[in-house]
Amino acid sequence: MAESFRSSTSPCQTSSRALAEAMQRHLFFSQAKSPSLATRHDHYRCLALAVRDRLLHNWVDTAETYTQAQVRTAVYLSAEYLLGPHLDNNLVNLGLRQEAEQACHELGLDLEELIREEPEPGLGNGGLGRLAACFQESMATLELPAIGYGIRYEFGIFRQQITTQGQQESTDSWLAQGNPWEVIRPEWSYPVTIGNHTVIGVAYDTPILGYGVRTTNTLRLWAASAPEALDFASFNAGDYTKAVLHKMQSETLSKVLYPNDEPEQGKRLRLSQQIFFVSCSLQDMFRILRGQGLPAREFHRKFAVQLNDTHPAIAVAELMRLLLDEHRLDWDTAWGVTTASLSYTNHTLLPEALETWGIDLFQQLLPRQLEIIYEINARFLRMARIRYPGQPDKLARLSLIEEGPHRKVRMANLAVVGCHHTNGVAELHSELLRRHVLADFAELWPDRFTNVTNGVTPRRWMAVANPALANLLDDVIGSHWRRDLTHLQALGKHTGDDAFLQRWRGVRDASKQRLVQHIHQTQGILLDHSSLFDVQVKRIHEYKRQHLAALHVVERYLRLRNGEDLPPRTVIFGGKAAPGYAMAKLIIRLIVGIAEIVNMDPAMAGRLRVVFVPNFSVSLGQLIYPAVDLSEQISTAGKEASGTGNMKMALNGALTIGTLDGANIEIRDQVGADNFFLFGHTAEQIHEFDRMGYHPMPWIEKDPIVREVIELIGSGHFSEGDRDLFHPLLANLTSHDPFKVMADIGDYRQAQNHVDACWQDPSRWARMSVANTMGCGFFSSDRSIQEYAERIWKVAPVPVEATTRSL
Ligand code: Z57
Repeated sequence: MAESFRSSTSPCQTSSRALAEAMQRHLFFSQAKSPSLATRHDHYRCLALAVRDRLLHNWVDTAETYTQAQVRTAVYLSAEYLLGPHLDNNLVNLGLRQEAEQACHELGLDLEELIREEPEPGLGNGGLGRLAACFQESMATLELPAIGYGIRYEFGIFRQQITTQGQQESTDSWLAQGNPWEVIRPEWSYPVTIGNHTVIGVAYDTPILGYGVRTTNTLRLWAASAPEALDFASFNAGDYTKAVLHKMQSETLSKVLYPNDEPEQGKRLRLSQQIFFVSCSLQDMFRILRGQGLPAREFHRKFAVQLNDTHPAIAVAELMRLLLDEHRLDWDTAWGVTTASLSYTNHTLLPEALETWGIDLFQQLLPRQLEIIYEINARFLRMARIRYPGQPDKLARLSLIEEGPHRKVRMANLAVVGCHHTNGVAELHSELLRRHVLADFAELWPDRFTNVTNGVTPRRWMAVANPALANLLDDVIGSHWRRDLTHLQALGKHTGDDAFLQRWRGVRDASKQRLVQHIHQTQGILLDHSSLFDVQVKRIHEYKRQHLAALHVVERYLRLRNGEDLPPRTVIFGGKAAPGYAMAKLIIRLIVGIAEIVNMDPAMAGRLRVVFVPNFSVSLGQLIYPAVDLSEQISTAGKEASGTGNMKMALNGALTIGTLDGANIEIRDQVGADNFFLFGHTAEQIHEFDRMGYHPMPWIEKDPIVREVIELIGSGHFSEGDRDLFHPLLANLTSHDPFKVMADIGDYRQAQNHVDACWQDPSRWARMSVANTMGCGFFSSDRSIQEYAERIWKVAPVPVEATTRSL
């Protein structure tokens, strides 16, 4: 592995001995402890701090390089970063993994145990937040000058517990034991005025390490604080509570991440969070610009700013405000700078997920920005009116304002109008954006619309998560796949090699055993690692159709009870439901109910197991993805923008059972139709259902198996006799079925039968598994970032040279 580093780079010559000594020093000088009192967490912190010491040269050199070279910089604005734990990833990217293992060994410690001590920064909900984290790492690895900006939530995504009652939430205090990876920068703080309050945003920086390069970029997260700790007027008047109230209200801004993955519900605090981090970030960019002696009108030459969904779309109005009011540019110049700086990524086709804000709320919180939005809209509609004379309906659809009794600002429209490019995240998604959701804009400005298919970082999702696979790949195709994932193609020469296939199966089996051990220790359930691991882990949402998979499990249970001989399966679910999303929580209860009955039925022993893994997270993903045989990617076609778990599983050798949705289509193209279990209606057919009027009943009537499944659930079999519990779910499926579960379940069954048949032939399955890893080189986030950099940002790599420093 070490050989894949540019030898001249060797970021830090650190021997295991030096690392061990550094850990001992930190135990004394940072933790103020003697070895006899040190806890495991102390040891984790010592290792983290020793690693941090070793990345600081690169981090400081990177900042110095960017400052001296006056380089064009990519800026990523995202309300979420689902980073996952840093330690293992930083060790791998520094090339220090083995040294750390040795150093721990010398100290009588277990590196893996220390790695597990790190609470993960869960500053995101799901795919969108994790994509932002993969992108940061890829930008650093590609040596791109880049900054990520976001919010330092004190509480990230809630912790999920699973009981017989379903999901229970508790707060995630990821900062409770301190965070060795961040550096506070109190000197870089900015005021943001919201309504008649001003809050201060303080910068906290986290290093983002490139793999095998010196480049170490910065993720800058803003924490809210009050301008004054105490309101002295109140304090002196004896009203102590009131004296601290404003401080508390201000700090509430960055308290907690909103736990909704898709739908937005227009909360005041959420809009405040958005303007808060966007304004701090833009002010920070102007500070950097000034530091380089550049005037405000050159902003767009220095910065290419990517909006991750509409959450930071207020940047269009805020950048205009800063250019007009603070930097005194005229409207046309300011508008030219704004639209040349910003670009926008859309992540959803679900209409209910498109953000809008009530005018009243906007007026209260951001009156000046609203005024600017009105002016942008007036000028935009003036232009559009000339282009579309006598088409008021079209103008009403294009408008930044939704008219009606409750007027609203449409953030997606604002983003498209204020950005030079808008992209979707998979081919189908971008196509549907152009054809449906943003069709009026695509007609007006066809050249603004483009696609950048998502990707995932092979460092975290292969090298860190699956070291056994990484070793095998190194032996067989060399180590270069870490920086250029298309090298996986070279596996093609080995698909006929029995010894290789044997090793492949060994790697997969070891990953499954590792998961079996974890589930045994944490949940007390003993699984059979030789059974087929059928896995669906992702946020719980009706459009992702966990209920389709659950109904199929019930069907298998019935078939097994009827004496049918099916190959042994372990069905694993995981994922969080938004706390206010009742139907998603009911789906969790259904899965838990099914698991309870199936797992205690002696007739199912050795044949079927069902597990809901609680609190799915980045860390658990690293454990689960490598152990997946069958990857469930079964969303209603046209609903999943891309999906990225689908890529992580296929890269680690899973076969996909999936619909023609999101990036599934491109995965199937890359790995070959023979190595993919396809089922279900196409996006076009689903669209026709909606146009013609869809009803699930005809589908149910011609499917006796699904009727039996629904009856069994309705009888209370999985709810201790309670016939009402699952009624809302069953009633929804049999009367409306908005996500077309009933239209697809027959075809799903057929595809699952085909899965069973393929699984019966282990060497065939192994070849199909290799074909999946081999074909997925395209899905590296390095490739996605290269496309953004070349086609949208026009940002080029700037390698970081070492400076000599007497430290
Ligand atoms: C989110 O995780 C995604 C889209 C959203 O609009 C919001 Br809000 C949160 C996801 C999509 O559902 C996935 O299909 C996609 O892969 C991911 O974003 C990254 O693009």
